[in-house]
Amino acid sequence: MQTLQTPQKYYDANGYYIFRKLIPDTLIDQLMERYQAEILPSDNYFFRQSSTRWEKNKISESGYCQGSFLNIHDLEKYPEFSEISKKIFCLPEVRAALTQLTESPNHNLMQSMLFDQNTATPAHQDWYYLDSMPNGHMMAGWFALEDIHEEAGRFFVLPKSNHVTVHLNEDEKSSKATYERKLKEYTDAHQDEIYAPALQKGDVLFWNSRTIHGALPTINPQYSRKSLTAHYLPSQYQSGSLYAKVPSEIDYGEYEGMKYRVIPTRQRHFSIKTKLETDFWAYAWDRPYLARPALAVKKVVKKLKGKE
Ligand SMILES: O=C(O)CCC(=O)C(=O)O
Repeated sequence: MQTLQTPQKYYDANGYYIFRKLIPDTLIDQLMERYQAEILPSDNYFFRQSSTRWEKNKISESGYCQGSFLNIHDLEKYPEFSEISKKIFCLPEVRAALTQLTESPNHNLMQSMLFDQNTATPAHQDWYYLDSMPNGHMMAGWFALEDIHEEAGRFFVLPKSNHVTVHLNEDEKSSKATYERKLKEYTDAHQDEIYAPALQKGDVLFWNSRTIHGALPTINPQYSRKSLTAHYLPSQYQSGSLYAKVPSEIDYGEYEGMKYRVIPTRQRHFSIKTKLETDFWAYAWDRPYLARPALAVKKVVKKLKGKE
């Protein structure tokens, strides 16, 4: 049980920890009012976490946006909305919780997401996509913006999977679709260990970059699943991912003394060029025969640019 151990001991052993009522309702209400007024009815393109593409909002019959939003802390066209989200992600209570779990005095906000409705996120370990260098120190928080109904498609973790190494072949290392298939096989074989807790408005579940997690299927699409996620890097580490050879170059801004990632143009500024570029990567990423040569070319181009 969480209460019988210190948060850090529990987190290290199980790969997650829940802080109840960490975010005040007033702040969540402010964010959701702006969301309903500006984001949901907008005709603009948004860069999606669910598809890794620029897409317009698609609204469900129940009135929810079906695709999730990536990096809401740095939206070019909605600075006030982004400001409120940063207030939540960088709250002193959130920072204190992070420090309790990692013992690092400071953390950088690296990535954020907003979900209106469940997208049944496939099981994965974050370190495949985003991690600290050296690996295993990045963490993330799942923020409930409402009481999450059991039939909405809850977020889940696989407790103790932070100690699991899933061995991947070359295709699985370079292509998201094959990687997700491998993790699905693993999760299916451990179905009875899945933990999808009931989370109430203001609760935050933190998990480690090695912890296998995802979202259960939606049972009743009449229920929304309003939530945020934020990925945090203890500030003493560099940013990378499990198979990265060198750390990523990151531009940081600062919000009330906390560093946050300034999002690169291709995911922040919509244009035909950024749409085509990101559409190509989304397409290639699902196909190992394209993903591997495309990644090799990208590496060479990066190297040449560095020499300019
Ligand atoms: O909320 C979800 O459905 C999944 C979020 C997630 O997997 C992540 O932020 O890494």
